[in-house]
Amino acid sequence: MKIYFCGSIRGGRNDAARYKRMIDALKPYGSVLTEHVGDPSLTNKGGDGGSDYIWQRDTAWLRECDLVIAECTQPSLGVGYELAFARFLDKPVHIFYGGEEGRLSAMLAGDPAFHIHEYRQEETMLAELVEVVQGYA
Ligand code: 6IA
Repeated sequence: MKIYFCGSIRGGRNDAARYKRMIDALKPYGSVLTEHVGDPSLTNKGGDGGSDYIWQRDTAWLRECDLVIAECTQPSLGVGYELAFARFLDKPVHIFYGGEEGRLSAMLAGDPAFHIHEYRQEETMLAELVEVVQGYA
């Protein structure tokens, strides 16, 4: 199974360590195409050089993946773009969100195609994430 994991990069790296723990929980069930999203050395800084390459590679991965998992607590334009792109490719999309209730964009929260998982504790979220991925294994 090919899993596309989405998490904020230029939107801010506050939750990067959590992305890594989510990716580590997913790895036994398939190949996580976007493992770099959880790399703590990847910062939100950097020039625009390479954006065209990143877009080409990431959209190709979105086309070939079997499942999309996103952590959306930290808002990110790139993640929002990826989720809409995946949705119109009819990919299954699961969105995890640990913020205050009602703060997730209505464009995500209101889309019936998305599976939204709101959580309070990381531990319970990771257990739910494993249950989700096992359902596609
Ligand atoms: O708008 P954002 O940067 O927060 O968008 C994050 C999302 O877009 C992630 O889920 C990634 O899949 C994708 N993405 C954005 N930037 C990159 C990137 N390099 N490499 C791979 N995927 C990316 C950016 C490096 C740069 C900050 C120096």
